[in-house]
Amino acid sequence: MATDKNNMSAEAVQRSAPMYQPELETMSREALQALQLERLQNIVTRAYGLDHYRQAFDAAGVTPGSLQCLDDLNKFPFTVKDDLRKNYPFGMLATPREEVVRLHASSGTTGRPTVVGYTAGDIDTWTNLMARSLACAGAHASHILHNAYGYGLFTGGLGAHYGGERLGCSVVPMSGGNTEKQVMLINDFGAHVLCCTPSYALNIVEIALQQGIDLRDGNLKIGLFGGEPWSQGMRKELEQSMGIKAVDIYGLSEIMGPGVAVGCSAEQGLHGWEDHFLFELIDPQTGMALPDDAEGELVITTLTKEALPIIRYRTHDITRLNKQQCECGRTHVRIMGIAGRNDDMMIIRGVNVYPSQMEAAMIGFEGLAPHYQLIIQREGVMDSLRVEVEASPELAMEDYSKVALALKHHIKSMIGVTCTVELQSPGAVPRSMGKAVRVIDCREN
Ligand code: DLL
Repeated sequence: MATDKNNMSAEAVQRSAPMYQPELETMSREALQALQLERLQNIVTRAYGLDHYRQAFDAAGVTPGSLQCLDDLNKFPFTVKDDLRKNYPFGMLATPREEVVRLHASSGTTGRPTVVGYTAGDIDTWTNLMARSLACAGAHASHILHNAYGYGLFTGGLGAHYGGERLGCSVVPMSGGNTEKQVMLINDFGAHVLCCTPSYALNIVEIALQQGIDLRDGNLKIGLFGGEPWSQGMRKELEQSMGIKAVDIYGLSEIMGPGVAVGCSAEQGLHGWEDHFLFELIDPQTGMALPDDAEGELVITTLTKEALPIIRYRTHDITRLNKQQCECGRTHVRIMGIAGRNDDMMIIRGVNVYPSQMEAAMIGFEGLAPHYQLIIQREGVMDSLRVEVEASPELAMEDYSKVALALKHHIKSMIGVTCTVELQSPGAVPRSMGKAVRVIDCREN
């Protein structure tokens, strides 16, 4: 097993410069708001130079001059994913295409992908924010960072890669898949930080155990997991099975990629980096502003993006906000976990339920393994839900129906939803290589 780099060279120390930046991360709220207003006025003015925003602002009766204070932003129109699709591929770029050094695109299952462009300055900002996020999560220049986020059009791989390098880590650019090899390299290189989706982390643990490797015996200290919703139960499961601290990281390609927000040592929400983004909470039905402690849809405005400034982007992600200073000392707003996407919410016999609530009810339940899928079907005019979840390898076949019934009752009492539960044998539920497919919708539209 490789040993730690204890004695860092002067060059490595230099490379690790943008770690914890108290002058930015603990700014007073007043100073943050003043910075945000200045940057917001600037970005709204630049956005107004684009056909899309000019038309949208004109229709809403606002001009860049309408923005005199931060609250004025709620007079401005929202931007939605479809706006990016309609302007496919380069219609939302605010710089000449020649100044764009990188293009990512969403993997959307239907329709045109959404294209996001970055100038060299944007890549630099993103890299700094990812380095800041990694440091906030506890990563250090002396660490080996095993990066199992997918490389390619998905922003996870390259985002974590450049951030890790800038922090000064030794980055292993593994990407997703080839899980046996992942396990071998994590073990042989002695990785300290694992970056991947939480569902893929689960897959890595399982393959390691099949190879007779207990990851708790290695150097792993931190898991930086995100890209999909995950429950507290999943966090505990991953922390226990890997012997790590699991930290949540949030982001979306339209806004930048990973590194928009990240957890810290206090484990009470994810710090959203307010010097580069402005976060709002709205009622998804009415579009009206909500108080921070209400649950609502997160809306994000980019404050510094050059190639793709985005004004009031509707993320569809459901959360609460907290602007109190965190125990860790940071002042940037905390996003209190993502409950799910409002477009993923299922309505089963009149009960609203997010896949992550179902996960919370199942993980750690006796007799079950943490692998599941949710199948939605239509019965007459009602939608019904079938839970397919794997039995733990220790559970005897004759006990499957007893555990299934117990889980059905547990879900009903915790979430209020009636579902059917089918226990599957170990290995039956497809494993994730990146973002897990949790919900299978069999309804005919
Ligand atoms: O998933 C960027 C990313 C990569 C974030 C790696 C974190 C780590 P998209 O593919 O554009 O970008 O998907 C963005 O994924 O709107 C959320 O619905 C969901 N999502 C991302 N991070 C989290 C998280 C990347 N920590 C969409 N918790 C977002 C819950 C998340 N959902």
